Amino acid sequence: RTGLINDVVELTSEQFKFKVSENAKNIFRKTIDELDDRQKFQAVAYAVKDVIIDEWIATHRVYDKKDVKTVYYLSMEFLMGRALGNIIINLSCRDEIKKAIKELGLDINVIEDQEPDAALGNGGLGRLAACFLDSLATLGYPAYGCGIRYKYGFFQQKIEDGYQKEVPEDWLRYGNPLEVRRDEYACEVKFGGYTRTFTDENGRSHFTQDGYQSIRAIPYDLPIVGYSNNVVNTLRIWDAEPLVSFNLDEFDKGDYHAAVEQENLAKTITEVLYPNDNHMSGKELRLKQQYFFISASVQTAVKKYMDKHKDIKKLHEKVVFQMNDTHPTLTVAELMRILMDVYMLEWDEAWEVTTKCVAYTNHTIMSEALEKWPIELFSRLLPRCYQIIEEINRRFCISIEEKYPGDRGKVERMAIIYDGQVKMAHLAIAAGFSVNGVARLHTEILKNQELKDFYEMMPEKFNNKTNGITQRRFLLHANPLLAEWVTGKIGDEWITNLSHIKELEVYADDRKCQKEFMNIKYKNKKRLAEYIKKHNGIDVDPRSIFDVQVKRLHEYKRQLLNILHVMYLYNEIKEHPEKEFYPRTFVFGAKAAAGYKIAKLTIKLINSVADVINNDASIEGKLKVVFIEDYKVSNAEIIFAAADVSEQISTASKEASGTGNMKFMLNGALTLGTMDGANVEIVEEVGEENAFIFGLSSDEVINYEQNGGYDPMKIFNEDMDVRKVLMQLINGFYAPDDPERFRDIYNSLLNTKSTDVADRYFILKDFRAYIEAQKAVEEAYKDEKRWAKSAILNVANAGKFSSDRTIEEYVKDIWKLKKVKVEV
Ligand code: 26V
Repeated sequence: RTGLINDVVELTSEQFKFKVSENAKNIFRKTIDELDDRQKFQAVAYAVKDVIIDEWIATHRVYDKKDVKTVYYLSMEFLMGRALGNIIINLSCRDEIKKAIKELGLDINVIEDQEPDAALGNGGLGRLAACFLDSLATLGYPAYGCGIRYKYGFFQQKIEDGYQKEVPEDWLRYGNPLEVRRDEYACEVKFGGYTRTFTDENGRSHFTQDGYQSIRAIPYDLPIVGYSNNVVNTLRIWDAEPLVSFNLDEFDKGDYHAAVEQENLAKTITEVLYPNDNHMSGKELRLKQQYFFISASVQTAVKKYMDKHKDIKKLHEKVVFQMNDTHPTLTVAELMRILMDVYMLEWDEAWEVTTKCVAYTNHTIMSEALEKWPIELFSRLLPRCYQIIEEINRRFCISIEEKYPGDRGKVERMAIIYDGQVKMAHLAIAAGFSVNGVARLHTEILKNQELKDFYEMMPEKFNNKTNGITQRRFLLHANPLLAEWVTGKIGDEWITNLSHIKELEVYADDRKCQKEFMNIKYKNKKRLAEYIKKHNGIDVDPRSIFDVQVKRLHEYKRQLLNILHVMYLYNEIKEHPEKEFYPRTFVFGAKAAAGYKIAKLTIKLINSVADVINNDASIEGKLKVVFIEDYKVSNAEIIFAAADVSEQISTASKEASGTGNMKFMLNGALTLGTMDGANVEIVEEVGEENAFIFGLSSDEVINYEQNGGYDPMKIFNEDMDVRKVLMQLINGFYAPDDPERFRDIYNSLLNTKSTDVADRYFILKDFRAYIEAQKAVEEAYKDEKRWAKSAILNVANAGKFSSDRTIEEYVKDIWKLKKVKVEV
């Protein structure tokens, strides 16, 4: 480094230290050494915000000046996790800040640990949105994330007596140092009432909404810092407030009730994230949340455009809305409403603009998750939007009839409003100019099965965008040891262009590199073992195989298959204590939706099996089972880094993509999985010999589902290992105090009387194949050279799964954005 650069470094870090100590004084009336850990976090976080503010302003000044096209990524969920550590590694002055923190006598890890996760999402869909924002900023694309500022994020999970207990997650209790409230962008959102028609002086008729309830939407902006490029984008999340703090008008009229109602609506609307994932429940409040953030976001985007442009008909040249699943589909109706009722466009003009501005991503084929709203509820809450959707539907049905004359079935299957329900996916497809799936297999299933009719009618709309993850968070931040090792071998270009990681391939056979790699893995396993000791009080051996399944708990993801196999292994060890067995630690982490009974019972089963196995001294620690409480983004970072085996065992055809699979791969875990979602592409990249693939194919699953022919009882009767494990569910082996406890799980697998289909997710059908695949895992692990080679090859072939690649594809095929450079 030159003297000049050294001086700048010195100056920046001196300034930073000064800022932190000023914050300590101003916010807490203390000196730095008097602060507790949480206060230290806040003092540092405010100082970091101060550092990024100039770049944040500069970025938006450039966007403004260049008059760039912008993508609005509309999502009910952004599962951001912690911000501070990630912002620091992305900043160009990261070294200066780290130096300053050290010189202040602070421990950066302790400070990072004080930040609550921003858990404004359930799982895959919300975390994908967060990765996309990171990539958009790093690649220098103009983008806003638009969402909801839930007061309570995804619940905190406590395990009591083996059962999940949900505890509210009060993430804003101490405020959020990184957010900026933007009162000047507040806007009004209207609910209820009725539509009124009036005729203007030119004899044209118009619609307005009357007798409605109003809410004030207040935006809070969070900075999204690009990697070393001075770009700071914005995640804008909306909070609700009553329009006037107490509606005096109504109060004066003596309508106390209406005034209170308005106040209550504002309080409840952004109160809490719905903790359901893959299950639609049709709750009125959920629809209110959707319209609330969509109306505010679309109004703001249109206003921003009109501030600079005259012709609303060219909106699509500067604005594109990406709808993250069907949750934001009201965008279609709201944009039509604004164009017609505010900007006075004719229907055809408004439709042309709207259909050039909106695009839709599908994230699931699980029919339970498809959003349908009863028309009574919809039209009562959103009368004008409903009216618009009725007209869209009328015209869409006519176009179906024109294309397929006489085919009533088509109209019945494809209509937007049918059977008393508004089908949001149909609306999104009819209006969107792009419809994409999230992995190749998923998109093919959409085209050939679930959305076949739509694909036949409008094939040009359909495209695939295989998901990705950000290597900045999931390698650089989560696994500093491995990140440093990779950089030492191939340089640091992988941080912004993950395809470079392929250059690691030449080290896969190198014995010295293999040893270095395994040593790093060992250290990360020790870090996780310490976390487990601290949080669960369980001792696990970092030399054992760490076999990990972390994801939402859902039947289709088949945590049950995993734990049944653990029960099988335990039986084997007990029956054949003399047999050689490589020690294994099975790690689970999963939250169940609060009302999902069988999912919650599965958590209890995992914990019950863990209790028995972990306390059986006779098996000499060959097996350990750990359920990690409160799985979330921050502890996920520790878990991925420590995994040897990545469990991706969903029933083929059910997991749209998966993204955890990619995080494990990038950290050098080997996939044990079915040919489902993005697993297919992972295996394609890394080679089948470096993964463990088993089970039914998606075609086989779909075939059984459509034509029958699968009988789990037959397997139960013929396979004595399966039988023994299943009997242990109902003979009190894992529930001596209540032998009936796991009856419902047993029934879900075998009993056609208690469920409509026995073993809907083909657990018993795949059980043998899974046992065999697990044996292959053990054999492979015993051969350290072979394992290390495979693990390195997994890292080296993870390049495709960067969300940077995914975003470039969205930009090229759908959004058509231009890259921007920001100098400061
Ligand atoms: C659906 C619903 C249905 C209504 C109630 C609330 C609610 C909340 C979230 C969802 C989203 C379910 C879809 C989802 O999360 N899909 C996941 O998306 C990931 C990113 O594309 C993908 O990797 C996972 O395979 C897919 O399950």
